[in-house]
Amino acid sequence: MIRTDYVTTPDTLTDETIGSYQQQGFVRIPGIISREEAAEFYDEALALMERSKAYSNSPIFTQLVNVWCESDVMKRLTLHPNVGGVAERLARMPLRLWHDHLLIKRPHNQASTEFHQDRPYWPFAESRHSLSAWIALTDVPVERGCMTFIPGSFKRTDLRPQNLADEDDLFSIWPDLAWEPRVTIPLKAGDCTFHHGYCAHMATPNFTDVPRVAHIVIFTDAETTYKKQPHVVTDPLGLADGQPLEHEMFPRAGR
Ligand SMILES: O=C(O)CCC(=O)C(=O)O
Repeated sequence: MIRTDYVTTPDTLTDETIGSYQQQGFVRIPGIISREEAAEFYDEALALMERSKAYSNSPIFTQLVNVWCESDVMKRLTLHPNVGGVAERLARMPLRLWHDHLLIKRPHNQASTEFHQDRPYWPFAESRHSLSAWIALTDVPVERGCMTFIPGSFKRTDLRPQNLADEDDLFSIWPDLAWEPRVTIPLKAGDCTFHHGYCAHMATPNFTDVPRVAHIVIFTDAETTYKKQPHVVTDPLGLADGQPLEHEMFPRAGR
C-alpha cells in the first residue's frame, strides 16, 4: 500500500516525466520519500557503516552492498513500494530488484566518482532495461557530491566496463562524449534521480563537513537472465548460466 502524501507517486507521475526519462536516460523525481523518512534512513546508514564490516572503502566513497539483508530499517527503503512503483512506470515494464548499495562520501573526501556507465559491470545475458534510483538521504547540493548525467548517452551499449576512479577512461573509449552537454542535479533529502543502466554519469566530491549519504536501489527487467561472470552479488548464489534471475535476492519491484 503506497502512502498518497508523497510528492511523487506512480499515480502522479506524468507522461511528460516518463517521456523525458525515456528520451534522456535520467530524470529528477522530487519527494519519492518524505524528509522524515530520509532522516531516519540517514541515521541508520551512518550507524550501519559503524557496525558493519562488509564494506569497501576508497577515497571516492564507502560502499555497503545489499544493506536490505542486514538492516530491517534499510529493507523498508530498498523495498519501498513508492520507489519500485515509480521505477516500473519509468521503465514501462515489470522489474525486479538487482541490488542496493549505500554510497557515503565522507566529509572533504576530495574525490569525484568519475564518468561511467553501470550496465557493463553487471552479469546479465538478456535484460531489456535496468535503472537505478539514487535517493538523497540528506540534502545534496553540488558541493556535497550530487550526480551529473550526459543526456542520450544510454543509447551506447557496446562499451567495456569503465574505471570510475579514472576521469579519462570513458572518454578515452568514446571521445565524442566529452563534447556533449551535461546536466547536474542537486537534490534535497527525500528526492531522487533515476538513471538508465547505460546512462553516463559522475558525482562531484564532498567539499562539506556533512557526510553525503545516498541510497541506490537498482532494478532490472523482471525477465533478466544471468550471464556467468564474477560479480559480488551473484558469486555466492550458484546460478546457472542463462537462467532467469528468479531468486529471493531479486524480489519483484513495487510489491
Ligand atoms: O554516488 C556516487 O558517487 C556515484 C553513484 C553511481 O555511480 C551510481 O549510482 O551508479
